[in-house]
Amino acid sequence: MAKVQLLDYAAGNIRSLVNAIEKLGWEVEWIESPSDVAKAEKLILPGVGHFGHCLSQFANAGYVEPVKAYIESGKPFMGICVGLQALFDGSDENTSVPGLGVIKGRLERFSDADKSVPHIGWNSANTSSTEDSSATDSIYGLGPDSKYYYVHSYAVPYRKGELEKDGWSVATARYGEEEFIGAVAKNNVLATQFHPEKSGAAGLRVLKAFLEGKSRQPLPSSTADALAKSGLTRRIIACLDVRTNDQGDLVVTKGDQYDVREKSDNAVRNLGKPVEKAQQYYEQGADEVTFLNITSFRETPLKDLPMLEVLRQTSATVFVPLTIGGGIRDTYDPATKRTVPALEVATLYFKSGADKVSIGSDAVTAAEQYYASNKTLTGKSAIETISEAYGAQAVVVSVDPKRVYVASQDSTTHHTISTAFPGPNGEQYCWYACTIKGGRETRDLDAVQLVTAVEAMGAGEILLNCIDKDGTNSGFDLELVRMVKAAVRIPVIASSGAGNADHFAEIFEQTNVDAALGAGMFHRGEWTVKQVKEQLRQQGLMVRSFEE
Ligand code: 1PR
Repeated sequence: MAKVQLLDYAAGNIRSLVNAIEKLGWEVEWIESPSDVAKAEKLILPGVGHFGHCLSQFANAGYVEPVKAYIESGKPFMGICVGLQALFDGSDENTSVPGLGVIKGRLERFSDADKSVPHIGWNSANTSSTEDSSATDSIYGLGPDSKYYYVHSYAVPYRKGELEKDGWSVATARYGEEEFIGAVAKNNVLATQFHPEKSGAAGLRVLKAFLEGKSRQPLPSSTADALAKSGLTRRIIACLDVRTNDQGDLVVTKGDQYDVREKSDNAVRNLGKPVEKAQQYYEQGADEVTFLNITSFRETPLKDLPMLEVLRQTSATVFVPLTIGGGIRDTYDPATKRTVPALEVATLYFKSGADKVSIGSDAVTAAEQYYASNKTLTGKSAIETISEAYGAQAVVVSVDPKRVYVASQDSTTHHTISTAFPGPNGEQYCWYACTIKGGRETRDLDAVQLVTAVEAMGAGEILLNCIDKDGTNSGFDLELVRMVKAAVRIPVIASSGAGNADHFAEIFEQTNVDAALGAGMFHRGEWTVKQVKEQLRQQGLMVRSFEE
């Protein structure tokens, strides 16, 4: 089997990359010390998370000169995400750590004045503004209509002609008003800001072209979708609530306002097998898949091996981002009689193929402590430790809020909204109380307090559920989404209540939400992800098409 060398310098969760390479029929060999670098024949430099963290690890381990010499030797080299960033002169993310200086330019933070940061989702990498439009081939088969998965806060702004005059071929993407570098290539070097290993068939094609040394490839056939040409697409996420049923089988379930037991016989509602369902949604074009282990508060997650196995199996064939939630917190392990830090729990999941972890109950507790200590950051919470080690983009906070109606805004200190859907006694206002343990316990903390606290702690994204709406098929809670979107700069995923494609259109058209999630309507087979996307496309909303 042909081999490719991957540089292991503790640069985060790279299990997905290994899976993708193996899927393409290549074997991964690890470069474990600087002296191995010169022996490599085909080298990939991965990297996720923080530029300063990655580059200082890289430099401290003594890789700078060997990797520069390797690149100069002319042997094939690929950088991915921070692996692309490393090739530039430096990044505003950490000005004290230099890049390798192989390519001129610096990374700058996206402006969050008009959009969420990090930039998360499926965007273009096209050469239309950089190359001759009559070209019949493209760098490593990048398709002008294809979409690739990005997750980053810093990017190299594109300035026409600047890199081209040094001989680089450039593919760009656009986020809001900012055009930035999505991929660059010259001679033996290819670097992508996006993650090819998480970009479905389109990404695997690029990775394959690199592995096979095909730096120019015929342009993939056009989907003739003019709207898909540039910019971030509307992100549709399929969510699987997973738990063990009374027979001991791990099943996909779905509650009504978080109650997952059937009214008729009290059995746990069984809607299928987690790995099969995830595969099905991937093939329908889901942009991400989220697994929530909804009974993790009962057991120690270290014993929860079935979820790790679900991730291992899913990540071997599903090449879009995978999020796992449930039980990400400091955990007492009776087997070893020690408390296992949340970071270690998260690491188990990342090693099994998760790209992000989602934290629910523990985020509420951490936020309560944050306010009790006058907004002091301890650096010790699960959010902070995981964000520090794996980057903000790997930490999602799942919020499980419930409406609390009040007659007037003065009757509470919580963040209230005036609602178009009055309470049972005609109350015109409400606030959203955070809950823990899957909605079983309500806390005196509101959704705005929670999301602002976790943003300060380093969370990268909010998964915004709504207990009142969950399983109702009545549409998302637009009022809640608007309130939370106004409070934070990080991306927000709307969840709970989706029952048809119109609900997705509504949330995207009537709020500036970053992504939308559906569960029950997909599990019950009422709608496929593909059908939802087709309808959104017909309504003029840009979505990613599934590529074979
Ligand atoms: O608290 O860190 O251990 O995490 C537990 C996680 O499990 C949290 O993310 C919490 O939201 C989730 N969870 C716990 N209990 C339940 C339950 O349903 N009994 N599920 C639960 C939450 C909500 C959504 C659902 C949407 C869309 N599920 O994720 O998928 O509401 O549903 P719909 O489209 O059918 O309306 P921790």
